[in-house]
Amino acid sequence: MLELYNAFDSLCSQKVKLVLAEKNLEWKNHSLNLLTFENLQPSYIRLNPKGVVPTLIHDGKVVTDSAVIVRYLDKQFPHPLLTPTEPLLQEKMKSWINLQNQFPMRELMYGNYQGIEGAVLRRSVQIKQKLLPQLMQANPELKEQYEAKFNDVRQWNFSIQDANEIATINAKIEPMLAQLEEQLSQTDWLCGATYSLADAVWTAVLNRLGELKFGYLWADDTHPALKAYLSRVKARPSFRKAIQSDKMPLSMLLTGLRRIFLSI
Ligand SMILES: N[C@@H](CCC(=O)N[C@@H](CS)C(=O)NCC(=O)O)C(=O)O
Repeated sequence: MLELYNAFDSLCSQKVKLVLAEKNLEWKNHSLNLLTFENLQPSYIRLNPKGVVPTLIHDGKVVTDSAVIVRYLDKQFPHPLLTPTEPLLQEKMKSWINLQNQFPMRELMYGNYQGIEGAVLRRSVQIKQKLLPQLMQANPELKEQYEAKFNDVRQWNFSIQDANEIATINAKIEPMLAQLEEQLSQTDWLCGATYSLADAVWTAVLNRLGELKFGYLWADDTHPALKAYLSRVKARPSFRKAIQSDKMPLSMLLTGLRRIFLSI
């Protein structure tokens, strides 16, 4: 039995949802509302001490962090296998996933979303910063976890208010895409002739960059292989199942907006 604690429209959750869809696995859904801070509640912090989604539960075993979860799923459910069999290609897969993990997508997203969406997301981080000390006080047994989360959120808040830092992050996108372009002009998939976990992870990230209006970077002919790759990954049934249909229900969104704008 697989259970996934996740959030609608969460990039890290989408990576896992893609892998679950590629493997045609059934799972029990636990959608958390990040706009009402369900991820910061003590019951969830006990499950995932960093207070982030996703968290996978498999036969009672708790697995956290999307990069760890996708590897775990591939080991436990190897049909189809999404890890290359050749050691050199396995290393390549690891480095594509690491390259993605090291990129500060969180700051990029919260710093670049525009309009109401951007305002909601940035205000949610400010509220987290106010909420965490209260949660820490009310739950002294989780002091360590809440303190670590508070320090992380403070830094996060600081970064997304800093236009220079966001501009520096934005400037790193193109060189990263150039690396993908080089690989994809030689092979159909990031690790050669077959689709792998690296492709699932990058599908979610490239789709998000497109939503953030960085799609112009491959819309013209500067990254033709990347553009063709994106069409290929988006044509897979997993994309429809895991990403296109990943929309927060209106009632959940309204509850979240009320929390963000009417209370602090
Ligand atoms: N390294 C973690 C990062 C998880 C993460 O940052 N998740 C975001 C959603 S994509 C989250 O839960 N944000 C809420 C918060 O940090 O309070 C992973 O890949 O699972």
